[in-house]
Amino acid sequence: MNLSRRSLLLGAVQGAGLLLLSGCEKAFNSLQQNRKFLSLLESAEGANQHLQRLLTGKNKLAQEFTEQDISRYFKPNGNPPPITMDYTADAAKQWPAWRLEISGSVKQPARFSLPELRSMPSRTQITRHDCVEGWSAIAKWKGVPLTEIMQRVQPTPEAKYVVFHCMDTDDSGAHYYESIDFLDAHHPQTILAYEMNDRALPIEHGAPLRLRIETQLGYKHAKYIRKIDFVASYENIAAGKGGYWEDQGYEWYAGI
Ligand SMILES: Nc1nc2c(c(=O)[nH]1)N[C@H]1C(S)=C(S)[C@@H](COP(=O)(O)O)O[C@H]1N2
Ligand SMILES: [Mo]
Repeated sequence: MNLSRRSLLLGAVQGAGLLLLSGCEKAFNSLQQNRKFLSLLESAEGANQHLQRLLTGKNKLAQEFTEQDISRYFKPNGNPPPITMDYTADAAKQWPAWRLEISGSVKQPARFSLPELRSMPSRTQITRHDCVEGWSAIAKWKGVPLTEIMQRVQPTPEAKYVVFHCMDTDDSGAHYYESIDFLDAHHPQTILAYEMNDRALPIEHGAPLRLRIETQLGYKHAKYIRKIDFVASYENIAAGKGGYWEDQGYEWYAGI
């Protein structure tokens, strides 16, 4: 019988699962140090994503690039920008009316203006964006780490997911939205970006604020954010699968 890469991998994953279940920390650590095993896991299709994240470490950084690597063209993708009067007028004046609303299971609901977000500690990263359509592009992003927002609003214990509500709609009028869990919310490269390549975030790339979540594929990177909700479950939002594309069958965890 031909022992395929896939069955090898599944065996490895199941074995690792058993190790985890038996709480064998020593074995787990040596497994974590086994780079060959890790690269096998990382390249795997259909591997248990949660286990993959545990084994590779929750704070493992996505690759960062240099200024020379920045793409000369970065394809704007997805819905057209929200072309309402309010959006267009506010954009023309650099967002005096826009607020980032934070609500749901938090101790301190808040509304942040763009200058308020800009005055918080920031992170800058040059990263590669990978779209499921098969293209990639590298850009420099500056924004406020999501953890900075979380420190200020203080999610309550029942909060399990962070939901991003966007201003744009598709042809049928459905609003774009996305959700991530707390593991990714705490990842150091998960930022709310207001600058791209040293300039204010362009309208076609999601102005005034977009998510950069470097552990996952392009469709998780919500653009045109207006509200962030902390929730125990995303079941009751739209079709209940945790995102605009997820509602149409895409994976909720779009790990790279
Ligand atoms: N609000 C909103 N966010 C969105 C989308 C969208 O249509 N609306 N498209 C997603 C997809 S599929 C991709 S690849 C990226 C594209 O980001 P870009 O326009 O900066 O290339 O945004 C993601 N975020
Ligand atoms: Mo995409």
